[in-house]
Amino acid sequence: MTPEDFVQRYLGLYNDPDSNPKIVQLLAGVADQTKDGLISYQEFLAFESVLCAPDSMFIVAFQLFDKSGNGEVTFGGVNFSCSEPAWGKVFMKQDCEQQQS
Ligand SMILES: [Ca+2]
Repeated sequence: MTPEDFVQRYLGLYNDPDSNPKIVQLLAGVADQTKDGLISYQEFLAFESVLCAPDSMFIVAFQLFDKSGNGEVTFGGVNFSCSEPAWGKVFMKQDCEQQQS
């Protein structure tokens, strides 16, 4: 499964024609544990099982910043993700949505 298949077609996120492809790839990296750019059936099943865990939000956030897929989050990985200009829009949108509720 491609990042677009997973994020845009399955999750229904960022499917506007002008969506930033970097955001789609970064989000798909949560499920792509081998970081090869594709989500295998096994990776998809593993992602689905993560969502059933009580602490799934923490696991997903960790996987988002685990850039190499080796089970470690480094300052460089977090710094790289947060410095990505496209992420600014994601975090800003989340902040705005949380303030409205
Ligand atoms: Ca993969």
